[in-house]
Amino acid sequence: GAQHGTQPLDVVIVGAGWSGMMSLVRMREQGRSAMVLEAAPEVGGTWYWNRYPGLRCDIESTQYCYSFDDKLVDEWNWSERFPTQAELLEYAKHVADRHELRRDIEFNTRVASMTFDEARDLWTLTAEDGRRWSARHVIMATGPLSTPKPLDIAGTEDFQGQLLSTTDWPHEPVDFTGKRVAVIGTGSSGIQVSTELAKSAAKLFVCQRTPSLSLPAFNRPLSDADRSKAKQDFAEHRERARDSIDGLGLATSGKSALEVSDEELRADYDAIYESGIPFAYLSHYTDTLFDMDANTKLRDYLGDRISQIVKDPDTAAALVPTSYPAGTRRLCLDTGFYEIFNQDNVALVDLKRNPIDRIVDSGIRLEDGSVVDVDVIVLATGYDALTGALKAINIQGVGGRQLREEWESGPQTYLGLAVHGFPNFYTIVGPQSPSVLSNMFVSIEQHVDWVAALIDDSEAAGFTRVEASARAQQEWVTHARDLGELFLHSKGDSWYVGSNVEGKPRSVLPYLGGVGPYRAKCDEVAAAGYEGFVRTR
Ligand code: NA7
Repeated sequence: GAQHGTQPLDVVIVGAGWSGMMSLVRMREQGRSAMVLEAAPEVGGTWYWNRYPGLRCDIESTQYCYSFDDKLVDEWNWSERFPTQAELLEYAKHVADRHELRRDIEFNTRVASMTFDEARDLWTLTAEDGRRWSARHVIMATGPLSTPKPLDIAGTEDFQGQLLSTTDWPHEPVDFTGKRVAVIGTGSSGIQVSTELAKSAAKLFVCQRTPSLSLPAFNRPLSDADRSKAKQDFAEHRERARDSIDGLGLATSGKSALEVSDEELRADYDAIYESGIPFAYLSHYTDTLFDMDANTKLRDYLGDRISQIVKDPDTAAALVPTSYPAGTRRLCLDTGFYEIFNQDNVALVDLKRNPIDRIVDSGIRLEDGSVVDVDVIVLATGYDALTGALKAINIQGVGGRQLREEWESGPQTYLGLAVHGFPNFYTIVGPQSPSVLSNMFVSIEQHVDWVAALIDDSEAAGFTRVEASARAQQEWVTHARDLGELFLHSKGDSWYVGSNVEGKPRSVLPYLGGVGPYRAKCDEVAAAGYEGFVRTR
């Protein structure tokens, strides 16, 4: 139950997704008093809110899971190669039950503000409804893709039909039979939801401004044999992922895409295509994400694949991206996405040629004055990634510093885990950490374990204040930025660089130095007595 108003807690954790749930487990193991504050009425984070039809994770189920609890690995049985949202939510609930987490989770509680009390070295957190908690440490487990991007299309209030959003889908099933539907956005969410709605909608308009690159998932049910094999290999596979650059442990040929023959390149690319592991394209050759010529080979290859599927040549051409290097936007995984454009009930609306003017009563008006008349509009317009959830809370650190202001020209962190001026405050999967480029579970477990060890070490030594130094932070920010500039990500627009949100400062948000090297750096910092942190009593 709630402990607000009385004794300060050792730790408050904000968010009950994968990061928050594991943080609670670790804090309990240390014998600390801890509460989780969660906006939703249930655990699961993104897999609670995102429930649109067609939603699946793009990492294999047998890898997209916790490793910290052997018995959990052993007893949980995934049904399909790529898990549906429903199954992921079941898994999250199962973890909550198994570890009896709910008694320390305050649901339906959205944190509005947080203030650091410098006299007592305590945080006070205030929920939207005014309830308060205070704690020594705060673990921000608020998610990297949890705050929808503010809608930048005018006129939604005029629309007479049904307006839906992939980020907050209704709980009751929606029937699209006989309806004319427009989906705005063609990132992972737009691709998945369009593929599903194309099955029942009378007419589906896929409104695309920037095309993604998507690959077939080759999803299938898992057999008992698949599951036992995955369990057998799990520990070894996870170990490899932890030390790998991509956080997935995918193989690299060690070669440049420019040094191999066209035949070899094609054979390698075909094999990856058939594997249903899109991220292997980014690891296979060493220069895909650094060298434009190497990158163009991949883009051309994937572009050819699209043209082979989509029969209408104009539509096929419009579906091939030209404005950014391949892989610098997240590659998508689909089950028949490009094929829907061969159906009579599906049309691509190319917003590059004819942008959206505004939404009107009957649908979407384009700049040439034509109107796409529909009964339903589905927004799949993305997130204010990595910084959105943190900036949504009014966070005040030492000397009246506001996190929003400190981050006005881009996030400033030490290791993506701590922020100068905000003591006893830790971000799990925050900006300037490599998490969003990896299997999330690999990064989450590393972050949570590292922060838990820092808290334990500090408490044991009687430190009441743990703060990243200005210098350590500056070095990390500079290092992350310089490294980011070496990658082609910095050349294209995407949520990785913040360019998808109007007014958001452009900066390479994830740490691109690799998951394994990042882990080694964090371990070094810890071994050196948490170098870069100022800890006082
Ligand atoms: P994404 O990948 O950010 O995709 C959002 C899409 O919405 C993208 O195609 C955008 O086009 C489009 N968009 C956004 N605003 C507009 C407006 N105003 N007009 C037209 N089109 C617009 O978000 P997702 O939810 O699909 O995926 C996020 C991550 O979740 C994904 O990478 C996985 O890691 C899981 P634009 O690119 O801005 O031209």
